[in-house]
Amino acid sequence: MDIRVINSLTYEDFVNIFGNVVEKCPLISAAIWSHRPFKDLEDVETHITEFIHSLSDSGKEGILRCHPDLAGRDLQTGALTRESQEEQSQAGMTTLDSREILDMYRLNAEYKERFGFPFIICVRLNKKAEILRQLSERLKNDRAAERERAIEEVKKICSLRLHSIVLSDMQTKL
Ligand code: 2AL
Repeated sequence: MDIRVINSLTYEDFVNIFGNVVEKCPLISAAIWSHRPFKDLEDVETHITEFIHSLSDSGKEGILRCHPDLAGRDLQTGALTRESQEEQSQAGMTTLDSREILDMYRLNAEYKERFGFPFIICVRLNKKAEILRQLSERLKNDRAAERERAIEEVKKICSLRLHSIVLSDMQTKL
């Protein structure tokens, strides 16, 4: 899908296609649609980033709270979005041993109790051991620093999802 095709999408199609690049936040793609025409995919990403940065602290935390826990209840019950399911499976979250599951549950609960939002990391860029290490490490941050850190991870997840959509569309046309 090249940028001319993206720029010609109705807002309904744009939100259907790009609505989950930020997990469960279709409002963001609905909002940035009005900035068409985009120069390229990076420009789409820049508008998403600017939208997120324009939010208040509670707005940013709202975005974080739309994310599922890693290896959490939504994964166990099959309730994850397609994108999150693929990412968590690829990162080995579906094949944790019992020790890793216990560590993940305990640390996720401690993290949520401390910050009031779930631990978020771009799992496609991290292996299982690194995810657990960062979860322990980031628990030491203060809330403002951790909010910004988590938003940086949301932006990485968003970037990879955007590129996957465009790439998989091009592959289906080959
Ligand atoms: C996720 C997710 O669903 N995909 C990803 O990369 N990270 N969730 C999370 N809590 O970090």
